[in-house]
Amino acid sequence: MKVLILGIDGYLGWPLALRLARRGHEVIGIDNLSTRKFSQEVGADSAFPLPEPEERVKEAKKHLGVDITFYKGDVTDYPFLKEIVSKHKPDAIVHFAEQRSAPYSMIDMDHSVFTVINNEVGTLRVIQAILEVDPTIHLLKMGTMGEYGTPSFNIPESIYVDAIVNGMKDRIIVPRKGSSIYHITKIHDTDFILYFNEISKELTVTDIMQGPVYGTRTEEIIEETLRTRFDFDEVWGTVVNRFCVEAIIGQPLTVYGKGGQTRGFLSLEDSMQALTLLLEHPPKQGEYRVANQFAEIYSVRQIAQIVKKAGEELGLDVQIGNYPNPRVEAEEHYYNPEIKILPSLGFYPKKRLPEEVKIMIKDLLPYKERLERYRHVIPPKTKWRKK
Ligand code: USQ
Repeated sequence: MKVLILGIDGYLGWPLALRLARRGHEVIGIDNLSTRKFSQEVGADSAFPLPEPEERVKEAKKHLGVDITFYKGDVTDYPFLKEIVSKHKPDAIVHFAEQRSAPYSMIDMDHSVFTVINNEVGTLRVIQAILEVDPTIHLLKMGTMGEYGTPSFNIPESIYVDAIVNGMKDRIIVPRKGSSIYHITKIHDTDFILYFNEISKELTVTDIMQGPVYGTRTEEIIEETLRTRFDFDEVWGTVVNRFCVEAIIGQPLTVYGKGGQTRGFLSLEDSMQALTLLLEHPPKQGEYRVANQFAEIYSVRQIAQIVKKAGEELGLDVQIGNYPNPRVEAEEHYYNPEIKILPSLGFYPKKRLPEEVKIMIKDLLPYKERLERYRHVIPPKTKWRKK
């Protein structure tokens, strides 16, 4: 297959490029390097130093013997995007090229507006490029489990559900409720994709609803220079990755509010496994497919306990802190999402969080001094409610 990865420089984009290339697929990638820039904007950096994209491509060739083509550019720049899609005529486009942080979208109204324009225009342009250049291209779109919110019903893995409203039955889109402007842009992406799938009768899509990903490794990350970025600050870091860094630098683990916030997590390695399966088993031409993507369900409180235990087994003194929740979200709730598509394609989680966090802490320990320097960007500052 020939695969175009939009957002190839990111946490998932880079390891996916390595995985696909190692499996013999031709990989082309685009990135505007905005996550590097936005991480600096909030005074943070990746835990692992990142080579420049051109260096990364060379390192991939050197250690894995693979060729990856990289273009610097922005997917909201339509002439640029169309030119790359026309030139390479990929079989699939993986769309990761969005602003992916909920806190970043909530810094202030300017950041909310940026997130909306960047993410929603980007998705519309990707749809446009596929429909204009070659409608048979499979679009693998990164959405989020957060599109569903935390409802008191079992979250189905489908786009439609039969519902009774005011005593009458109809087929409706599975109710969605974002808990940040970022999450709302993902809901709008789903609406756009579904709509163009319906009116064009051509767009072939896998809309992935993925939970938070954690981890430092994949099978291809065999050298320091092949590492993917790893964020741990309050804006770009996600909960498991943050807790591992906090355990190392002696910062009490930043549990927000009651800590009953529950999500479907998966390791970086299992995310790669899932994405590869979905790419190698595309839906039928013209089909819209939704796939829930996670491996294990945990609450924030449980994760804190797991990281504390792992850290203590490695000789660290780990305290669990308690912080007023900077977000507006349910802190204790029901959570039971369905997952059928990935297991039907042969997906089985290879990694479990308790073992993986120990590996993560070991991988991060040599960078302790570097992590210490960013201590000040760890405590939560970005508040959803401004007053
Ligand atoms: N949380 C803490 N302490 C922290 C960080 C987070 O208690 O130090 C809590 C949050 O309040 C939230 C939960 O942990 O309830 C998850 O937060 P997160 O920062 O790990 O993840 P989130 O903001 O939801 O976003 C991440 C990715 C996003 C992806 C999403 C999947 O940044 O791109 O879409 O996970 S999901 O959570 O299923 O929506």
